[in-house]
Amino acid sequence: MVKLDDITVTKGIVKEYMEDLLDYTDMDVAIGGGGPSGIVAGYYLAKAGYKVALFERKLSIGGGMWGGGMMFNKVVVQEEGKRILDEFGIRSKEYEEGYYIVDSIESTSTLTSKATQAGLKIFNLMSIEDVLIRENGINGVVLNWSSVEMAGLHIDPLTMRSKALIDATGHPTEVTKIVTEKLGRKIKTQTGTVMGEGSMWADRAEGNILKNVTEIYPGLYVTGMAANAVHGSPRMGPIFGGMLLSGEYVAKKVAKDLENRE
Ligand code: 48F
Repeated sequence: MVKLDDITVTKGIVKEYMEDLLDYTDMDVAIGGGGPSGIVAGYYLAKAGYKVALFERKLSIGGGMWGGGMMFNKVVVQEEGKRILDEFGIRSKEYEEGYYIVDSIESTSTLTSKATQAGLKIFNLMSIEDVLIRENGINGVVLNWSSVEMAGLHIDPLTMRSKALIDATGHPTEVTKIVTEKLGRKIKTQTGTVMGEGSMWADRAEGNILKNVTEIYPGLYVTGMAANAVHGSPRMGPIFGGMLLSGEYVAKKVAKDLENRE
């Protein structure tokens, strides 16, 4: 048995974390927000061989998926999203034709586990508070510890460079809002700015989501609920097919654009 030394524990954690942090100062894709759409996007990009990191403000990854509908910890996935559940190995039960019920704890934890094992690097407890805007578009993220943000401390952030950035921050569309705050009406929506989500309408919200997954500003893509909220489409409530499908779709779109750029 090795005699345990507390200082070795400290050194191991600090050294390994710092190596990761330095490694990801340059990456292919940065993702803001660790809800289902961001995790799925990260999974497919990592699987395709891209260097991709996800930044999540909270301690836990999973966003709005843990809590199911109104704290009943089940979510619904429609027929179209079922193949992604199967790809991740998440069990589901057909409740009525085309409606699959999934345990929200199993789905959130399995998405996270499979994505990290595929190579997605997750930095939790970090918030994207700004973006790097250059002549050619978005070039990276400006980060701070969430605890700094929560305590309201006056501490400057640090930056990481990425070739593409995905806004997966859900309802508040935080990353895209940073861009409109800095640049005004410059994003590619009908109004040039964040249009805001409409009232709950699952069928229309889920039907619109893939067409809302766009490059909203050069180098910045939207997915998940952020895609609908940016383009003024309705919210969908606890049905998650669109979150999974839009995560997959944005990954494909970003990969194709990065390939064309090189
Ligand atoms: O809200 P969230 O789960 O986003 P999503 O992937 O899924 C939406 C569904 O949960 C649900 C729905 C559809 O069924 O309507 O609401 O679109 O996860 C977004 C994550 O982004 C984090 C936030 O803590 C949450 O976990 N986040 C938000 N702003 C920032 C951020 C930021 N500035 N920096 C880092 N993380």
